[in-house]
Amino acid sequence: MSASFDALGNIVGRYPAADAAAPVVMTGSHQDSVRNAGKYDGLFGIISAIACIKDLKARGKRLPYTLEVVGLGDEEGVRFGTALMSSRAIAGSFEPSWLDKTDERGVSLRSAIEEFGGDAEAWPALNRRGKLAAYVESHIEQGPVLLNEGLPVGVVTAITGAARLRVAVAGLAGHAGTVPMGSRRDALCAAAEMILFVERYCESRRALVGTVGKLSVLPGAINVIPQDVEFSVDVRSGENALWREAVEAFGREFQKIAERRGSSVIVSPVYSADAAPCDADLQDQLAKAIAEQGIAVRHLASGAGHDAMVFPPICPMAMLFVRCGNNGISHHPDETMTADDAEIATSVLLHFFEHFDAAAFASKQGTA
Ligand code: HGY
Ligand code: MN
Ligand code: MN
Repeated sequence: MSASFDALGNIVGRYPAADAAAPVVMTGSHQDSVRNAGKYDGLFGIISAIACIKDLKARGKRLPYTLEVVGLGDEEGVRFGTALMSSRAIAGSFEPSWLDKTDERGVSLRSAIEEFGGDAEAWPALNRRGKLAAYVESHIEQGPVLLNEGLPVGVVTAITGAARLRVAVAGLAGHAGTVPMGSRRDALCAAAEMILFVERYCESRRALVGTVGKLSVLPGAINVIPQDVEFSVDVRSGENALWREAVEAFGREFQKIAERRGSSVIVSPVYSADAAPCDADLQDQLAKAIAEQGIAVRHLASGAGHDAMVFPPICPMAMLFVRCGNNGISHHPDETMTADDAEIATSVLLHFFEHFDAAAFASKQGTA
């Protein structure tokens, strides 16, 4: 492949078709991970695609379309509070205001990209609207469904929608020993009530999940009543209305809790993405590739977000899931996959790529 960095620092490999005017299919996944993550989230989708191209190359086989493998940056949004940054630039939904977001050391996304050797202002150049026939991503399932059913791979039907919030609670600092309990305005106790409300709200509703993964308490001192607290909320559902209603409900309930406790609260939206359907035709072709390996075909929805979810506005997308071992644990060092399953998934992906008629698919979609 020819490989290069694009303006935002993504790595792009191209396995060109003989005909330069042939359609382009994109595959790959994200290079970044959450803190203390596993080894497969994201990276598997890049390495399995490279393995497919290595095999094609070894057989001297060219595809009737150009296959691009991308190693995408900043899918998780850990450092700058963005998310899906690079895939959104490719799919034309990049927010230029993200370039001014800073990390914990005050480094802006713009300067981090420049420091890396990229050209942050050139982000519009990544937009591939009208230029991609399809985006197909392979990814570890990050859940227990395939493991529980004894299946190595599965076809993703849709990717969950999600919203992330930053919640700031302000109380009144005071002496931990002298302020009477009845007149305290303890920001941490108010936040604790809000956090448990998120759990109760999501537990009592089907098809909705919610988490608070980050909490900071200031001043965090043994002899001071907490003045300020900030925490994150991550809420998701395959049905957009459900996570939208949850965000509204959190805002209302947090205000009530703050008022009752003489504190104040500010809820700021950090990120949201609609649930994304996987293309039915591409799902069928992945299913056929699985059946060709003599494996039962299982369709399943994704509770995790993925780069693929931002592509539907510019091209059809689909995902192949690979069994996740260790009870499906992910976003954790114990995330695991067997070499056999990696091999099966890569063979399915290779079968898909070799049998995909990108030109016919593109003309059916009405894209060039
Ligand atoms: O958060 C997610 O669902 C994905 O791992 N970024
Ligand atoms: Mn992840
Ligand atoms: Mn991922």
